[in-house]
Amino acid sequence: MLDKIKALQDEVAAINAATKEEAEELRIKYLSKKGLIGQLFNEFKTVPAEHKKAMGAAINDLKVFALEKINTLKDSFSESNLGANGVDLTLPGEAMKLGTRHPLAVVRNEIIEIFARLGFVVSEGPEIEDDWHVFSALNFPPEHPARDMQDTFFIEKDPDVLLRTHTSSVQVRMMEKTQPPIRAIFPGRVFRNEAISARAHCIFHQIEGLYVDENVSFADLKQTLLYFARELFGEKTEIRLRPSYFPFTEPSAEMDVSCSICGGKGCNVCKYTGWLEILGCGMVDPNVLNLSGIDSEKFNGFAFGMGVERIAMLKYGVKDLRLFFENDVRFLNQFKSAY
Ligand code: 2NM
Repeated sequence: MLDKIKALQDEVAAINAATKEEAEELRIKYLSKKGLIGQLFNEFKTVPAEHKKAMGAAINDLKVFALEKINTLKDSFSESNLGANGVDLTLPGEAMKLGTRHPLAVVRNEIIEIFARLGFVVSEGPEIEDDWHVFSALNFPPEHPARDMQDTFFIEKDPDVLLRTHTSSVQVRMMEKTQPPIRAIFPGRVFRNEAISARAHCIFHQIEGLYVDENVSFADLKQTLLYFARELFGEKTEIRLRPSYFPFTEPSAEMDVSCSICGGKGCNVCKYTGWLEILGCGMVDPNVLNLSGIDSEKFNGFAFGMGVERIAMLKYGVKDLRLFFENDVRFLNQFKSAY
């Protein structure tokens, strides 16, 4: 019987398989109950007691040897974990670092949310505009300095194709196709030919707002902006309006909020005035309504506009505007937000 075991051992050492199925056939041939090694266990019953121990160990060794050999053959056919270039595809991947929203997007979304609670919808429009929507429909006189090549990026002249200098152009588009009541805000990127510095950039972001209906008063404007200021800067915030001038509003005003850093006492952020200028506003000039096809005898309204960068700088204490455009992750990662 030992000879038989030795012969089988040599036989198994030499086996090979070309397919998974062949390897399975080999398992049946040697290791199944009726297989060549399985039969040895039957014959084992007849082995004299004094040889049982040695014989049993020899059969068992053969079985383990065959099992390992056949399993190795099978493994070589089973679907491999390794990709074409030997990379183990089951290894866990390197975790992708979650990014953060850009601070300008955070502030923009927050402002949109505040006005949404007052029923303002969001409207967007083209960045490349014509003279009508950026200047003429907004009451800019022909010689207004904003129309100058020095201040505005013109793509073509006569007829003029230019980059919008404010999102008021989108308000014009809305007034041209919608009759009041209108309650909308207009976020977007705007372009002015400015030298880049800590406080100015040739690309920046605006949110303008427009409210047109019957019997809209300056008190409506003031209450809307007070609500906005308190939602954005905190409930203790106070506002003040100073007379100003815009071609498209009359009367016009600049709005200041009480400095949220020092609470109005005076600090270096508010330059010891206790106030921070955050937006421009006014009652829409009747002429602007008429130019867009809204009857100024029946309707009136207010409008306002603010720079998103400026608000973000005040809110986060950012001293240099250029940080918003450099996309340095050491800066961007400091803004974690639900928005
Ligand atoms: C501002 C300030 C004040 C404004 C006015 C209009 C329109 F279209 F109704 F005439 N749009 N935007 C406006 C008014 C914008 O930004 C500083």
